[in-house]
Amino acid sequence: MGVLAQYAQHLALSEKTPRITLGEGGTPLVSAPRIGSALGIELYLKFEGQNPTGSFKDRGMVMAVAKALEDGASAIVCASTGNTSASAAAYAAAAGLRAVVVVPAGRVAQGKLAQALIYGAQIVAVEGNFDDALTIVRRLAEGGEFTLVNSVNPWRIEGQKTGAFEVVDALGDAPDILAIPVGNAGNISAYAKGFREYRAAGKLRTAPKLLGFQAAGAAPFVAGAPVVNPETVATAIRIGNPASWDLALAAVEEFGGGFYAVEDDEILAAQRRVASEAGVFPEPASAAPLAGLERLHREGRLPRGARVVAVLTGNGLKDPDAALRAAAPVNTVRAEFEAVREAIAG
Ligand code: AN7
Repeated sequence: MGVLAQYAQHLALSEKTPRITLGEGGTPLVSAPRIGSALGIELYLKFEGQNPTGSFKDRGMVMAVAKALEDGASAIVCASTGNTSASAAAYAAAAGLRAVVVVPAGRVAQGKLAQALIYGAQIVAVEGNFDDALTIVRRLAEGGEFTLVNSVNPWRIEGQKTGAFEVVDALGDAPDILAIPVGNAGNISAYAKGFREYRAAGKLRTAPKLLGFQAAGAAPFVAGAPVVNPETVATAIRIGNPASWDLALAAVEEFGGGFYAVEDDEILAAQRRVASEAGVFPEPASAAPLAGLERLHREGRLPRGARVVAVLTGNGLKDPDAALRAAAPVNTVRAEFEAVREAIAG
């Protein structure tokens, strides 16, 4: 049905906003009892990898593109670590808009590049990072020819707040804790907006604590200042100067919670664990909250019995290279019964 139709009363739509959709939203909230009991919590995974382009970005992009169409735009532009570009390219394709995306050269997962290309966006790779790319596209948008669809566009956050609505609708209340990866900080701000609005509408009793997880090499919120050369295997959140800095800080102050850093090896271990113990395959960035919950549990800082939702923001299939690097190599044998039986013998 799509989020514009599903949550029409809660979104700033006008009569003229086209109700476009690629079938975004309605993603599963998967119970993960094996990992949950090991961590002493009631754990659910909000699997945003099920969205049409495989990430949560689609919730915000459908809204941003609908508003761009309403305003008579003919072209959109974004900077991206990958997922925003895939989403922008898809919605632009369906709407008949031109899409231009600027990405950090050599640092975007293959699947995301393939998506942006096949949906027909114009892609420019810059010899710099996401923060450099965002600075450039902001300036491009000032020229008036392009509508900027990064999360500095408030319609992106407006659409992405539907993730929080779905969590509350599925549980019948807010969880105690929402664990979410943080890059440019749009999504944690969007969840805060959603919980805030549902609280005002009387749909939840207490708002959740917001725990934002960053990769240790790209953790400006933990450092308290921008990071000049962000570095992490989780390329989606390789961002040093988050655009929604103030919004995200205010959200964590209002709801309680905090920002935490996790190491790359913890992220990759958590990715393997959530795939092999919950049957859900997130991309590395999306495993950061799991890595963070494990760390808090080890440190005795995770409240026992808490109801926790981890937002798995993107699909693991976007970055098969990362998964294959982390896994044991495939064992190739002769095409004979005995050889296969020997190969699988413990
Ligand atoms: C899988 O695509 O910034 O904190 O340009 O792809 O709202 O930025 C992606 C970010 C988490 C962080 N998980 O969300 C981009 C981009 C995944 C992501 C984030 C991203 P924000």
